[in-house]
Amino acid sequence: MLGQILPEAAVAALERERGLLEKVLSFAQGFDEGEAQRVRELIAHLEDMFLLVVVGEVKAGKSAFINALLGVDACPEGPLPLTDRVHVLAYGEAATEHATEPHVVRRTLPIEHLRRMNVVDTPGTNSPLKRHQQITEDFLPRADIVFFVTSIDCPFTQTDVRLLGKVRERWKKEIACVLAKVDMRSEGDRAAVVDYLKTTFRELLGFTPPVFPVSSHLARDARRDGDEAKLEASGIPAVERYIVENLSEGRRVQLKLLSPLGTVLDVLRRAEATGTGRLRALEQDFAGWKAVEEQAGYAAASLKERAERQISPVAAAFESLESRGCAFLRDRIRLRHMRLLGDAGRFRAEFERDVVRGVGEEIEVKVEAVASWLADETRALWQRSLEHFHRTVALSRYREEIPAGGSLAFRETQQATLDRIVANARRDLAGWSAESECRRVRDLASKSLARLLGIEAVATGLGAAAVTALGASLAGLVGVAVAAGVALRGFFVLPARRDQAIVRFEEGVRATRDALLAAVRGAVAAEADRAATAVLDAFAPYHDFYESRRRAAEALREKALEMKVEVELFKKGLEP
Ligand SMILES: Nc1nc2c(ncn2[C@@H]2O[C@H](COP(=O)(O)OP(=O)(O)O)[C@@H](O)[C@H]2O)c(=O)[nH]1
Ligand SMILES: [Mg+2]
Repeated sequence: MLGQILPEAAVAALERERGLLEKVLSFAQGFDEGEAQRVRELIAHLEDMFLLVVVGEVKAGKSAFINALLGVDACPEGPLPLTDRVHVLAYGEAATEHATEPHVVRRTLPIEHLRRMNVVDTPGTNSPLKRHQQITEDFLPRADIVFFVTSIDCPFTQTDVRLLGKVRERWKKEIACVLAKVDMRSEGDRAAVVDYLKTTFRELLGFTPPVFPVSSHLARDARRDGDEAKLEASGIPAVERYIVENLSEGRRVQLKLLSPLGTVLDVLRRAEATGTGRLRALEQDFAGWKAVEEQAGYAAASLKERAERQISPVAAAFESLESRGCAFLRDRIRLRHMRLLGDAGRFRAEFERDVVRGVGEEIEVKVEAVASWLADETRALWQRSLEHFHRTVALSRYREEIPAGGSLAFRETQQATLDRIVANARRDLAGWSAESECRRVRDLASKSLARLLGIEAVATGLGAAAVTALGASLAGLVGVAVAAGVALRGFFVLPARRDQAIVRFEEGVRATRDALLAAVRGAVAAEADRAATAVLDAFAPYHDFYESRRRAAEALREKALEMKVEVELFKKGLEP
């Protein structure tokens, strides 16, 4: 345990770090299980020995390098990719080996170096076996320092750049570079490749690590021959000095404590970015939805406006009635129709036959057309709103994104809200019958017509009500006409009587027309308002949904930010 060899201050720092990691863990659990797992692993390995992890391509010379460094053949080396295991080399009185995790083997060896740190050999990256790369990547967050081994005959590949980018950017690890197998090239080539590596690191990854040219084989031979100069030439002692000087106990402890923080900061940054992303998506959707809602709000006004065009044929029915009536009166109130004018019953019958017949039905049909237009329009309004809601708001992305800010129960309630809104709107839409919508408009219009004309509501319909109203003016008309007949003695009176009858008739028709149009307009307005309100009401729960989602996303972001600041502060305290 690290604690046993740590100075007291470091033990206290370690405890503080554990507390911090546990806080981040409980935050991450409410955010994303994958991230939580990363933090859990960091906590589990917090007290592991300092880990020097060796990575690099298959056959780069990693195992040979570790063997040269430790001075024993601890790792099998060879021309083939040998292992899909991570080998953790640790100190032990006796040589032992056992698997600690599915892909991790712990090997103990009685080597002094391993008292200060554990050395880890990884399966090569860029192996034909994808699994090897993954095993290495999964292990890397635990590293306290990463030794990147690259061979002089093939330095630095794409895979290396990607992996090192992650090691540096995401996990913020310390990196040192080993240029292996330098015995395969001349001194001049060696210097050129070292330069090349440094430049490449700076250009592609934005930093320059120390680069150690080594020949593991030369080191092995030198040790065997006891040749100090040769050993020095192998480059291995330079690496040892780097480790001893730069990775002093204090520095090791510091790196050890710093190492989980990079990963933790990465988790928090993602949480923050997720919160921001969710907020943006929510706000975008809500703004889109507000536009639809606004349209639904305007829909009533727009329907009322457009209804005028639909209503005008109703007015036209009265116009032709009026011109027929006037023509009739102009024709009949004449001397040659003396007898007709004297017979009130016949006069009325002829008037009804030639002028009024069919008007009730015509009005009925035209009002029905207005009502059915309105029914189509309101149905379309429902449909549009529902479709838009479904497309922008209730989309599956919320199903995936909903984990933000909470427990499963919370998540499910959120989704259930959206589902319920859609289901209710669908039901309302399905229940929207054009027939009953038309009936409602007709009923409303007849009631208000009856009220306007001061008559009993006529159950048989608007046309009949209008005709009844006309009948009243007709009665007066017949009076005028018959009076004209009676007054025939003075035929010079006739034209005046005729004009009077026409005026009366026109007045009667217009009064009826105006009352009917007002009634129809009133009914259309009431129905348009009703439909628009119903649509707005149906989707009103979305406002609460949006509000609570927005708060959750904001809380996620704020909390992530807050913890980030805390971790960064702690990190600063660790740095020299
Ligand atoms: N010439 C030379 N060959 C080496 C050196 N180090 C390793 N090799 C060879 O390179 C091959 C791969 O080495 P190994 O350590 O197994 O690579 P790993 O897959 O990265 O562990 C083996 O055939 C080694 O003998 C070295 O310093 N010089
Ligand atoms: Mg190997």
